[in-house]
Amino acid sequence: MALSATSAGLWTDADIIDYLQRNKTKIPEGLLPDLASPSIHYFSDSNMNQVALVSDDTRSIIVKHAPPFVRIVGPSWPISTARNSLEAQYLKEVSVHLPGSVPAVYLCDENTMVMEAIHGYESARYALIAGKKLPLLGRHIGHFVAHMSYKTSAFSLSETELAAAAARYINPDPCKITNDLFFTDPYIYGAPSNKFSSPLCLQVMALAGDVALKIEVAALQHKFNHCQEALIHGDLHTGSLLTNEDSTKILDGEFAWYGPVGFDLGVFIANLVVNYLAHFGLSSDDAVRKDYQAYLLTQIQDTWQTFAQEFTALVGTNSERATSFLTSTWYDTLGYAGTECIRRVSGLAQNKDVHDIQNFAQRVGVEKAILDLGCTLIKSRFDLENCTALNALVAASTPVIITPHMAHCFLEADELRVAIGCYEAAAGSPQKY
Ligand code: SR1
Ligand code: MG
Repeated sequence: MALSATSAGLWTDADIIDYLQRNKTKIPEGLLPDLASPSIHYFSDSNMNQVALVSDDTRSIIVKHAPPFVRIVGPSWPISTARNSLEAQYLKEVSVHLPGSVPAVYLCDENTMVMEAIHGYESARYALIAGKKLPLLGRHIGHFVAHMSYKTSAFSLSETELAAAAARYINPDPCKITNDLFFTDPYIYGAPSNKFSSPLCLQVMALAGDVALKIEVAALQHKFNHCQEALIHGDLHTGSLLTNEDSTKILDGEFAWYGPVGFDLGVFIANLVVNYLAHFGLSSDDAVRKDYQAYLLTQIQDTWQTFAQEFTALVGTNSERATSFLTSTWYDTLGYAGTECIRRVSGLAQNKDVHDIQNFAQRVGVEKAILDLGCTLIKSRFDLENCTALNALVAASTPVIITPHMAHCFLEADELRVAIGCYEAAAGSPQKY
């Protein structure tokens, strides 16, 4: 399938074939497909990069190309291609700590990577949207985060080793994107990268006027930027995972960085929560929906429990330090889950889980429930002591159908005043509150 290069910097089929021809001696023997007329399939899910599966009848590889801009936006959002080698470095490091959990990297240069094509797995996001149960998903992610956190943090590195490791993962452009999309833009009414369903206009405005919320988001942002706990994936949503019933592979890594461990757990759990709420609009059979939602709550529980148990076991005798680390990581997990929920509804990068809901009023109801839950996770995280409390909160969240003319009915009087104030103040140009 030919891809038209609408923006300078995006590759065509011919560019990919030419690249592989020029670099074929660097790819391990027997892995390269026949380049005479390979099949080239592009994955449309990558926001940042071009990802193509290149195959012939018997062999296949992945070519991942980083254009000098954010792929889904285009050249108007330039970004360094350094993310490519940082991702290769991350994948290689993960494969040392947890062999087999990431695709093998065969070749990497300044803007392109050639990697193992994984067969027999599917995107966790697509599986969860289809209502498929992956019984070990939560345990796999808990295991992954526990081992990566232990092996790359002060729990097993000296201070000098930790500082050197963090320095190897300075990742300015992707971190700027996370700062903008998670912690800044959703809380500025009119920020150009925001997008949301129009009936939620007042709810989105209310975010910008919620001072208590923004103070908590600022604390989470500060910790993201200044708390170099361990090597984190930095974008551990369900679209970054390939799964089957027995195993999970972690993809991507361009957002990898030394940051708070709760960020990875929070992003993953938030995507389970978003999927949970999306099923109110995706499932037509109530009994099937409830059964699937119960499965999702189990996965949330398994994620945290596996992480906490395995991390404690890895730390061993020094368990007081582990206990205090797990406590702060729990509250971070809730807070970052809240920021992920909010940005997935009002920000640039949204979830297919929700977009697949065909009935618009139902979709908006689900989006509002995600926003509400996100705010509660951020503002009330210190009241949610454990996973049972988190799951009770999620289970109590039931979307209502929202049509444009009734959207204001779902704001409290104070929120409405704030929203109107934001609207009046922001009329004309976007500004900070
Ligand atoms: C410009 S879109 C950026 C987002 O896509 C990536 O997958 C990350 O989630 C990032 O926030
Ligand atoms: Mg990604």
